[in-house]
Amino acid sequence: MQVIINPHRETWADILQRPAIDNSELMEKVQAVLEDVKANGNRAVKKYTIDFDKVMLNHFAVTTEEIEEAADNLTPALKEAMRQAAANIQAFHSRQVTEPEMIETMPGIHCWRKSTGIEKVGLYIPGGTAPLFSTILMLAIPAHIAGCKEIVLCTPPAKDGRLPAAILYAAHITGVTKVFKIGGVQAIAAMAYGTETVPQVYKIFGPGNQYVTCAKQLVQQEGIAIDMPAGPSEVCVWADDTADAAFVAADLLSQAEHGADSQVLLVCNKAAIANNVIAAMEEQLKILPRQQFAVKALANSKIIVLDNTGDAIELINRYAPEHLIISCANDTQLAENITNAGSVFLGNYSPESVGDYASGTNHTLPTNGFARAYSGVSVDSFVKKITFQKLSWQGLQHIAPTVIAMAEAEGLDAHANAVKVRLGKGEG
Ligand code: HSO
Ligand code: ZN
Repeated sequence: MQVIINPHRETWADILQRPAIDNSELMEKVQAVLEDVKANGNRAVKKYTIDFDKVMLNHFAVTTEEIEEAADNLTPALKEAMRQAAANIQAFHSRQVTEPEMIETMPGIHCWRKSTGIEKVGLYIPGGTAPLFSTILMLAIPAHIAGCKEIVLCTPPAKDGRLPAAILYAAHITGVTKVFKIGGVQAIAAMAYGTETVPQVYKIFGPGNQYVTCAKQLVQQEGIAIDMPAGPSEVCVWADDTADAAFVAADLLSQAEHGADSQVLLVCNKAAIANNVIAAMEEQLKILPRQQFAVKALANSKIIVLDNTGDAIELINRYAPEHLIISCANDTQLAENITNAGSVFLGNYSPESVGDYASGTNHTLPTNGFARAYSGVSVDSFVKKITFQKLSWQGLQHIAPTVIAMAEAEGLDAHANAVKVRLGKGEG
């Protein structure tokens, strides 16, 4: 990891730059698959599953027997862990539900807003080097709380045509309504357009590789909502003397092991902290099974030493990390100054992995600087808010002069007339 000491402000932009992701080359290929699935449904899905996943499936839908079998194939300890995590996520997210509140803006004018679950949502879980079943909990639980009626899950099959038991069990305990063994762009297409067996959904969630991300962006142009453009996962650890170098090293490595493109950043106030963390990382890396990914991720990660706290705050807010761990003496006070981050972990005993799995907060968070303007996934992501109003005769009379004056000033006489015609009739 490169160590940069008290860099000049003019160099910050360069230091904090994420690797650029250029989708333009994939676009044509992805578009072709989308169009094929749109036109040919399951037949096209079958073809791409043979091409990309190397397995021939006649049926993509997971059966009840497969789900029951999955539960039998997991250890009681893992099932218990998943249930505990699910309970915490359920507890945290159910507090996000808002009740409609009616207000009377003028006498006789009642307005209110109600959250309504998006009827049909699609969740995508990638396969790859480690299928992350925890993401199912993070997406399906808020979807269920929001009241989504159809929760469809697509994930790629292994070469034997099966899905990992933990994926099936997670889907089962979180109320996913249909699971399909479909991966990649063909999965996004199937959910965006619907096929003979896959229901069409209105919003698609979940991480994926560049092809999947590109497919989500393309279907978004056709009116299918998506959660947010996902980039490689990232963590920033902010440490002072009170941080334990071994803890910091473990946190940085836990993010780095996600993939070669993961981003980790350490901000600290002394060069000695940087050296201790590097030494601890070298030690821990030796026994990490996913060492190869972590080493690559660390090669393009940085340690920035800033002896001024104000500068550190400014730099972190500029970077807008997906995860921020504050391992500093006055963590709570420092956290008050954080304006841009997806999720913040305070103190020495709050590793990111706790939030990744089980504390209750969501792990689907804005990457790539999107934390400047986006929030992570929550119940809000699965609802839309409809406004309502009802005016009494008295209410209409109160607001009539305002509406008529504005409508006439905009030259929209029919608008003014919609009020006048009612007033002219009197109270009926
Ligand atoms: N750190 C990942 C989430 C995750 N970690 C899933 C383990 N499993 C992105 O926030
Ligand atoms: Zn993680």
